[in-house]
Amino acid sequence: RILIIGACGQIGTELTMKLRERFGEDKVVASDIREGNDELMASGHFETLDATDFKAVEDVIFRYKVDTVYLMAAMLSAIAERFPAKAWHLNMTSLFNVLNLAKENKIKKLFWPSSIAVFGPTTPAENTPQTTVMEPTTVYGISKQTGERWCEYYFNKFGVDVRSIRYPGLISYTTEPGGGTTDYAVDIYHRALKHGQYRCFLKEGTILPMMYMDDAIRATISIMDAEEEEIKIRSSYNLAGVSYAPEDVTASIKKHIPDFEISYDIDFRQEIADSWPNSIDDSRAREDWGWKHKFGLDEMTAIMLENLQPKYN
Ligand code: VAH
Repeated sequence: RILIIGACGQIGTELTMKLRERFGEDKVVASDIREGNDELMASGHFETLDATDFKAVEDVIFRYKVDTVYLMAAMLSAIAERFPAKAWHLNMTSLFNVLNLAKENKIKKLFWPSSIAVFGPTTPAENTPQTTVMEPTTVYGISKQTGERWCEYYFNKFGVDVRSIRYPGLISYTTEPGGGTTDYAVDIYHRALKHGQYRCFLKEGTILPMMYMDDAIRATISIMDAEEEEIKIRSSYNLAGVSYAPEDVTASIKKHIPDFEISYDIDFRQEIADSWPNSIDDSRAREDWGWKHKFGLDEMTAIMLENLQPKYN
């Protein structure tokens, strides 16, 4: 069976539903520290699970005969700056738990999400290369960079088949985003429908790499489907969708809601966003395991507004 740890988060929720569609509900166990939305809870096994509790994770893996784990639980960039020690504990202890279970051959294949947050202000910001200077300045980014080092170490030293992707900011309508810096790019659609205006916490001209959730889920399943020898990078793969700034998504929304207005009210997240790249070179993911993104900004906007509209009728 497959176990998703952090199944109720922004990625976890959609990943769980897609994996259940693909492998059957009985084959996919969802787990999280708290329960998820009705659809997720009604569609298969669920376990309340603290990802930092080794014994509890081991017990779920044993009880459900799990051989594949997706560890999606983490504290994201904005919240992690407020609770550094908690963020480090959650992000690193949960990773060591699953890496050690894989080292003991209790897990056959493991997915662990990294992020463009591993890059910092000294990283080349345009078309950021797969291998480059990485001096992250956020707790979250440091935890992701360290996690990548450990994933590669466990692969090289113990043959652990762990695979990873550096996600950009992810856009989806199924769940509320969970405390990231790119959350503005989701909030803006909700506010456009509800209020016709949005006070953006990042300033005009802040370009960030983004991706529609369906692309991210497809990439996640694709890297896990690949043959072991196709995965030549065991830290984490760059992945790119589309890069844009708040004024670009505003223009895209105005094609549907002409009176929509954005205003700017910068907060601490501006400094985090400024430390991240503008665009990402994902040619290695394209070469090694056939990655290709599909969704552009206007397509995302049309999908988001259409699917969120019923909430605000
Ligand atoms: C965050 N959405 O903002 C996450 C992601 C690249 C951004 O890691 O923290």
